[in-house]
Amino acid sequence: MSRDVADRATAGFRQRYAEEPAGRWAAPGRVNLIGEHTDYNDGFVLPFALPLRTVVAAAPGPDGRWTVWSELDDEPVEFGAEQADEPGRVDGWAAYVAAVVWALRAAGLDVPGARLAVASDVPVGSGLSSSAAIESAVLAALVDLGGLDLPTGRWPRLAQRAENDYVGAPTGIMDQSVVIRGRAGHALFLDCRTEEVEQIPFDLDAAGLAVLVVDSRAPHRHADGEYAARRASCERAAATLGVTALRDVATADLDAALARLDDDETRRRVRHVVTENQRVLDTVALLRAGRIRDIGPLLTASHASMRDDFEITVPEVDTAVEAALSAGAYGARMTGGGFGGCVLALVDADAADAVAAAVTAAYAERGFAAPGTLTALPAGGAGGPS
Ligand code: GAF
Repeated sequence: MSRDVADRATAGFRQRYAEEPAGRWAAPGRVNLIGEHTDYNDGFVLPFALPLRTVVAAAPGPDGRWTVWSELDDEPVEFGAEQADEPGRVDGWAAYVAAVVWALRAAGLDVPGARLAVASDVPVGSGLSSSAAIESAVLAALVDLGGLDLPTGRWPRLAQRAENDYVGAPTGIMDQSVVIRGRAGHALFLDCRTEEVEQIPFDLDAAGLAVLVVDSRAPHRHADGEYAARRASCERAAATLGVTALRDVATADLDAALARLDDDETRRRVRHVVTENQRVLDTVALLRAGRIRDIGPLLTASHASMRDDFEITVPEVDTAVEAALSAGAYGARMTGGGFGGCVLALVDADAADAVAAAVTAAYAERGFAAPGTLTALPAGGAGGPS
């Protein structure tokens, strides 16, 4: 765990509550290597956890009351069971905390009252899953503080339910899964229907490679409404095709399925999901064979599919992808839900700075605000206490 962020959580706790925390629990942000908008279609994803963490320092509090302070805000937020039990009653960043209390209580667990202090290195609003990180760190803290009988295998669904039903964001299971189950040096191959996982070795260092993450800094343009619209369109298409989810459309049957749909937009949405699932499987096969560089064209094809068929990219992310590829990246794509957020590029480790500089120059030429850049190695998932 990064010392600074853990220290900030502890210092915030001491300052707010004038006592020592019982412990600190942490959960990371994530990037998705490939497999976008496939999770809620019961499909495949291949994300990995980042070294950037959200840390929660916590201690037991009065029964039936929760107080939470975050470095995002001067004032702590306090709520009781009556607000936690009614989805939407707590809003803003504290909604993610109340949502976890709600989901635990809805699962019949006796959630302990608690005082919490949150610090985070996961940037908010950049598409690196700051919401799954805070949900998962709070979940880990409350489970431990209360000695709750909740095996970690159940954590991702519970955190997803918190986000879907309390916060009201209709997201899939990918982010919570990797934030909880990620492993250092590996990408997480997840079957979102069965929740089966395989840890796929992704040793960038040994291969002399790096994943460059570019924060497009694009303002989120109607991201929530557009995400929900894509999901609804996929579900309507599955109903028309008579399948449970688009995961059930095999690559070999794609043309026949498209012929049964009567509008072009839906056909493009379906084509993205079906081809993206196949790209995840192909990427996993290459990584299992140790051929990391060869996944580049699949990453770039995924981006083209998100741009042309699923229509979730924006000029800033397209510019970052094109500039990274022109500067020698093996492959590049937007990662996450879309309409802004981050781009990842697979590059030779010693070329990462030059590729980042090329993206920054392309942004300046187009008059976009300067992007943020970092290189990311796969890190471990949620943990604690420390
Ligand atoms: C967001 C969602 F939270 C995920 O569930 C997933 O659908 C992703 O967008 C797109 O792949 O991160």
